[in-house]
Amino acid sequence: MSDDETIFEKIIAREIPARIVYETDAVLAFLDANPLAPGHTLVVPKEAYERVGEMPDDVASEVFAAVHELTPKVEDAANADAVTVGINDGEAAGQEVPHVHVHLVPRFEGDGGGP
Ligand code: DGP
Repeated sequence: MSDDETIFEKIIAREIPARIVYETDAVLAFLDANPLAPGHTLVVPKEAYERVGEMPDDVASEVFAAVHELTPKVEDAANADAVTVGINDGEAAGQEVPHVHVHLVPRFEGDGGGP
């Protein structure tokens, strides 16, 4: 686990606001504050791990179960054609917040965008 509290731990603790769209005992999902498309959602484990490989199996399973459930819902809610499911795992990959998070980015035919 990481030592310093990140912005996502503050969201999980309800210390700062976020548009929370999904919650289980182990996972929280909320809208990205800097969305690549409307409905851009982040799925995070409630326990703080910086890197994907640091998550224990059960936490990784809970995160992916949430991704599995939410991906079609995000697509439907955004009226999108597809969803990019992505993780920036490590600073050199573009990870800015050192708490594992999965991006669910609604995609549209010909949008040319994505993470
Ligand atoms: P990454 O570059 O993969 O670490 O993505 C971090 C994402 O987190 C980025 O898309 C913006 C989002 N983000 C950063 N700070 C906040 C915040 O305070 N609230 C919310 N909802 N999202 C945030």
